[in-house]
Amino acid sequence: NNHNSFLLWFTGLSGSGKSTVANVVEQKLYQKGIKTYALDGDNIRKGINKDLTFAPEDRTENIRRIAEIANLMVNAGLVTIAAFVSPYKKDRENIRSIVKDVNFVEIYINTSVEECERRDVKGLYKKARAGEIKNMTGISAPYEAPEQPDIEIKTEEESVDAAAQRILDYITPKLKL
Ligand code: GGZ
Repeated sequence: NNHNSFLLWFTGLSGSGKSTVANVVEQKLYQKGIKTYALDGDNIRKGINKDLTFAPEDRTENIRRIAEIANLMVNAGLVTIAAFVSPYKKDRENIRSIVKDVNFVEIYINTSVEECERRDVKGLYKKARAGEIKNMTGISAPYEAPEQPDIEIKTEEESVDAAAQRILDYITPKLKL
């Protein structure tokens, strides 16, 4: 088991702040000279997974493929960061079995649906309320919150920088520099 084989997996609602926290974690790792790669909806759902919708079985396949890609990246020596809604408990459990001996860190970005809807950065909640989007997580599709995440971040109570620093503090003692 290579101590640098880390997969930092962010789960949470759309607009919860997964990418925002993940980006700061990536910057902080870069400053330490640690090579990272971040997987997110922009580089995955627009590319390799563009055939997939937000129906439950497609979300499952989305997460499965991402886990396989993350496994390759971690094995190539990158601290890999993945930020996906990943709403199903069984799909997140499946990631662990795909990445096997990789250190899998589950990070729950716990932001209430009320707050995500207030932020509505992309206008998706408004569309979901209007019935223009089906299967919107938190509105018309479930989010199964992690019961025992490795790290839980409440963005309504903690700053982005403090949250990112807490993640750094969790993994740095385990990193081989
Ligand atoms: C949830 C949706 C949906 C629906 C489009 N439900 O905030 P965003 O925009 O950038 O992040 C969301 C992203 C979710 O894709 P994931 O691949 O992370 O989802 S999953 O893990 O469940 O497969 C959101 C946007 O896509 N989006 N429609 N119906 N999020």
